[in-house]
Amino acid sequence: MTETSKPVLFSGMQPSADSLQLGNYIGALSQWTKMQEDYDAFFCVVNLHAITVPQDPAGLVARTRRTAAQYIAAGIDPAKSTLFVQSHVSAHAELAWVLNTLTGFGEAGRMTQFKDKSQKQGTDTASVGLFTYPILMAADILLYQAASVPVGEDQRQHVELTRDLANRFNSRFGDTFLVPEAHISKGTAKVYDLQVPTAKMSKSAESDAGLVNVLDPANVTKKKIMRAVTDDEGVVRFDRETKPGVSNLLTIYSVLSGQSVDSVVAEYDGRGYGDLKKGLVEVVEGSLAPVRERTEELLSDPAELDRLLAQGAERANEVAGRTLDLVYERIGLMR
Ligand code: ATP
Ligand code: LTN
Repeated sequence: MTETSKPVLFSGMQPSADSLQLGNYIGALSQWTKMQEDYDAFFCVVNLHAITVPQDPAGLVARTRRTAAQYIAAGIDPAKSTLFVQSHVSAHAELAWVLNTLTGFGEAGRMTQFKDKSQKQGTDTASVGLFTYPILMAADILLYQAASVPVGEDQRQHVELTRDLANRFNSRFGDTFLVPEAHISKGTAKVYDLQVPTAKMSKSAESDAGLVNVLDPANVTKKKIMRAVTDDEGVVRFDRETKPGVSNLLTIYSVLSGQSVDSVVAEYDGRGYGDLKKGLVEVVEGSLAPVRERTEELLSDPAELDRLLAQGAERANEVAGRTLDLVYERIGLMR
């Protein structure tokens, strides 16, 4: 790949499950595929982040490949964008260490994702790695001098921390990092669990019933959508406060069909939730079926997939290595 003068984009997902979920697809992946045309884009499978909670080693390798395959299947083009695995580029762990030394304990303690995840784990057993997770994420982004970081709403606070750390480093040691911006699309920023429509849909949700997996067979997804929690009113209309379940279905419908929420509401005016759900099953299947099929194809040739990832790692190492050299020089670490 040649150097370009386009601004840099960086984003990543954890290989924390066998399949990505609909929120990853809508909130992140579909934004990535659109943006890759206008940016020098780096898409990372963040396996170092995935080990902040317990992982089975063989499972982690398989999930790393599966995550990369889903990036490509959803439209990330390895000929245009740099697609790679985080552990292939040792600069991530090295810069994270440096940034750890610049982060306040209290500052890290204010990260809400840590509070949520450590509560789930039991605060005493949560790892220090889970605590410093956002600092590794900052290293990911800053190594590539990224201008834009497309993520879901849940990651906004981590990108803010990244900006703070970049500014802090720059003012202490001289201009080194570009200060990145989060790119969070309004309509697609948060997909909710179908059973608990006030909680974010998440790969590692405790219960599977409200989780739509990109790689689930059509009949499984259909069952989950038809059983999605709604309300007693029986009227298809959007109201996030009083009708979180129906509003979530409308958001998903609208984003995947490219129709506005108002036009979906108009289409289902006077019809019941059952009709809305049936319509949604078709819309979801229409979007996910091609991704599922392409993912299976890619996974049937792991050698080719590994070759693409090695190629991505080569470019990523080049760019990240340049930034790390500069950082070491600025802070006086002998090479
Ligand atoms: P885990 O459950 O393992 O923490 P996750 O499903 O929350 O995983 P991540 O790998 O942490 O997913 O996130 C990948 C990207 O998907 C991030 O940009 C994140 O903001 C986005 N994302 C995750 N869940 C949702 C959601 N429910 N709605 C919109 N975007 C989401
Ligand atoms: N923390 C992110 C995943 C992630 C990421 C990144 C996203 C790790 N490093 C860099 C954007 C840029 C999450 O989604 N949980």
